[in-house]
Amino acid sequence: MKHTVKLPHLGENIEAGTVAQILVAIDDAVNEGDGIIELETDKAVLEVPADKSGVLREILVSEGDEVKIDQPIAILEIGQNSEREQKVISENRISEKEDLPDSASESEKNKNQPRDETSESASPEHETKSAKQRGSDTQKESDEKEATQDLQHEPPPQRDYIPIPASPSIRRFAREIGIDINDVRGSGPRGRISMEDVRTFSKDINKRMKITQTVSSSPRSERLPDFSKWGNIEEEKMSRIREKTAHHLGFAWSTIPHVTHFDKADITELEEQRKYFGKYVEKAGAKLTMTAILVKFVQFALKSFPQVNSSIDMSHNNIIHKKYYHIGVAVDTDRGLLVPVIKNVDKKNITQIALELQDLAEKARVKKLTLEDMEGSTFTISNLGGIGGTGFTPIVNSPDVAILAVSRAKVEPVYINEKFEPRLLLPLGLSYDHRLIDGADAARFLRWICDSLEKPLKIFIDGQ
Ligand code: CAO
Repeated sequence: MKHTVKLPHLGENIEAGTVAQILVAIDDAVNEGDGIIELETDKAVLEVPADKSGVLREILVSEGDEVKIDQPIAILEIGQNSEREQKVISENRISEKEDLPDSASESEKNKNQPRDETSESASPEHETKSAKQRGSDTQKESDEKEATQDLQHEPPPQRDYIPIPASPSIRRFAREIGIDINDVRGSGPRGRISMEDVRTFSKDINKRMKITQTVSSSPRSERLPDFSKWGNIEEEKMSRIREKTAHHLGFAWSTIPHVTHFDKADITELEEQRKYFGKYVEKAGAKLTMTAILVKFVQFALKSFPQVNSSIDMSHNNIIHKKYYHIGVAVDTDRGLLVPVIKNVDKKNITQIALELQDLAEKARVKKLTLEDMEGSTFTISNLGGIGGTGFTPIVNSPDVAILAVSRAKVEPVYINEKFEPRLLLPLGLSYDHRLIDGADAARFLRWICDSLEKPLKIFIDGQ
């Protein structure tokens, strides 16, 4: 019976390779796992082994050819073993058994331990360590004993563990394509690992990789080390807020090409007015804060720069322009970050905004926010100025396309009319989705806000 040997999946992101050398000749008897060709990929040079035992009847590739995954490379005659094939196969079987001490000594360490993919024993380093530890005469003797017993298909006495047997060439192939042989489930008798098992395992990994890359938006999480090796630890279940925040920010960070632009607004006069008008707002029951003032200024800026008040729909290549102005404000609570939304800011004055912000921030801190309170933002403001810092780069609150970072206002010397004057400067940053907002537009948008904070009449001069 004819069997076609195809180029197997060779591990993560390898799609093809170049034939560096043909390792067999027509009519050679080959055993499963024997190298047929040597293939050069962009990661390594590796031997591509036969996935079945048989006699080589045809080689379908030449040195220098580019071969793709699943492309036929040779034809074997299998099933009716010639005398010569029988001989080579039985010779190979013996050499495979000679290799068993390798797996046996590995397994010896795992004695009484279930096979655990996360255990150290599954690591390639462990395989190397095991190899290094081989060599003691006593070990050799007992290994040879086990190999002979295995040859006779009799389970060795007093063994209550599962060995992981595989021929040297299969082990080498797995190693070359970056697969830990300990992770492969053997389908043969007593869990023997065949070429097919390694191929299937590699194929599955590739499939999983592709699914992760296309479907999942969050980066693959790496396997964590056992931190308790270095000191005491305590594990805590994430709160729902932390979980949501982690997913949401992970999604936004990995899908939006972020850029942050910085500027400073001279708010010396504005601060005087904030104090002056603060008394009026206080009578209404609220505190006139910098955040409340910024919410209104940002809304005017959004009217003048409509692309910043939009969302991007890449699945339909659409830009969604919103004709409403709902501004989210990041609130720091002891349960984590929450972003309630002040709706229809264009229809509210600063006193109303200050009252609403105070109410929403309080609701956030006493767990009274509803889902509706947190939905529908078109833009977000994050003010860390009450805490400190000179600047930061917040993550865009997807599906918004920009977020304003507000840092701590500080008196700084500013060169005006040929002399330095002490002025109160407010550091601002705008993180934006560069797919939709160009750097120049971001700079104009932020400057527009700064100019308006410095000279509020601007809003009535060129605002809308
Ligand atoms: N520069 C200097 N001082 C500032 C300031 C700034 N940018 N912003 C606030 N302050 C001052 C206020 O004037 C106030 O001082 P006084 O008590 O002397 O009047 C003090 O800091 C506290 O302000 P506040 O918190 O009462 O009011 P606010 O409107 O400025 O802030 C809120 C409200 C909800 C934004 C804020 O409480 C908060 O939670 N900030 C954290 C936001 C956050 O966590 N962002 C990170 C998210 S990740 O991007």
